[in-house]
Amino acid sequence: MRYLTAGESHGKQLTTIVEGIPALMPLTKENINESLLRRQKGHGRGKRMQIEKDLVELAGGVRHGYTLGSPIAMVIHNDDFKHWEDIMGEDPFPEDQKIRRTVTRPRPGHADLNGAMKYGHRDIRNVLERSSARETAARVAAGAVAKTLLAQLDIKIIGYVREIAGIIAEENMEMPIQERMEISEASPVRSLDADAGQKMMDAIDQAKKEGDSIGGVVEVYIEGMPAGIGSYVHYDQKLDGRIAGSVASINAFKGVEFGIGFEAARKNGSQVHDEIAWDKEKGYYRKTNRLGGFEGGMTTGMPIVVKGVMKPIPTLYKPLQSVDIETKEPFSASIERSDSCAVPAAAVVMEHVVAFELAKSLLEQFPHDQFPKLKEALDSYREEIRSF
Ligand code: EPS
Repeated sequence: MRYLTAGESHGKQLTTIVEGIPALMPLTKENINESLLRRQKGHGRGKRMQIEKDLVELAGGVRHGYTLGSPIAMVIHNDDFKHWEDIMGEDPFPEDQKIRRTVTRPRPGHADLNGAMKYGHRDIRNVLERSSARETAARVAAGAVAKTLLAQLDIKIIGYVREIAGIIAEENMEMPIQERMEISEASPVRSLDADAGQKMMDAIDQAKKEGDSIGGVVEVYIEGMPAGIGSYVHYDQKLDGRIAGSVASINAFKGVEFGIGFEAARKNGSQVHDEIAWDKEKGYYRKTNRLGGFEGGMTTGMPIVVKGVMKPIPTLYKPLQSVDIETKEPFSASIERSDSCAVPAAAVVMEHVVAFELAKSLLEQFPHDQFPKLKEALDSYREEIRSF
């Protein structure tokens, strides 16, 4: 199972192709649109999200509400393209005319300078259009297909915000996943803690007023993954490793933690590892879940708890020093439009990129071309490990 995305931020459309989803799996555009809509929300989003109404067009791989086993092609149109047709059009540009909005001033913290040097672009727009976090809409579409598969295998997944600008949401380890889903969905910052949520919103408003941006920590929580998914045998099949890689690949993400994460460095082994217990009903389980659902590159059957760190968006109204690539003169970078905080949206993005890795590992372990057979195989594996 793999996916590819294409498309520029102010181009015509974003395109996603997902390959490897078995045939005969119920899938509708509503499954995907629900995820796209969630990604668009959140206190701190800028004006662009008022222009866009992200809706998917299923352009291949689905017929009459079921997957065909062929690649699933998805299109999200950029409504903003109508303002950018002359700038972003695919046809050769008339030589006697000047292209509007060329960019020669790389923004600190962005892909701008490194990307321009790599591809030899003198117009940095050729870099920023693709490195823009607009692309995460296409990744969410791929993850929404994966999430639909997981849901039908009784695996639930939710992403929410743990921290914004140093304001930390209180943690209730015992909170059931359904509650996590409902509370975060109702919060404009996707916080499970209402008091912290209000403070986060205040911090976002303050940052916006000051022309600054702020980052945070998001958490993805998963229930229903059986034990033993992933690998201790091959480094590239370790599921925690794959999740870490995919999370670090989200725009502006700088770090990943499982369970107590970096805190493990400061504790003794006896305070880190989770004791094993057995119960007639549920079989093996861990008395605690400090390792966040992973041991040896494989799931333990406990909830998976993974955090991702997002840096503040580097597009600032508050200027930072940089150098113009044409004149080599220093300048103060300033911009016209940005989100002051996209951490709530990033929680949705991370939920979806993690969902993709889970579905991919399941399909590698239980390779079936037909979805009902995958379901059957997983059910029988679940039974097998319960009585192990
Ligand atoms: C982004 C800049 C803003 C964001 C955009 C990511 O867009 P614009 O340059 O059009 O104002 O709104 O995010 C999205 C469009 C999105 O769908 O999330 C950037 O520079 O990364």
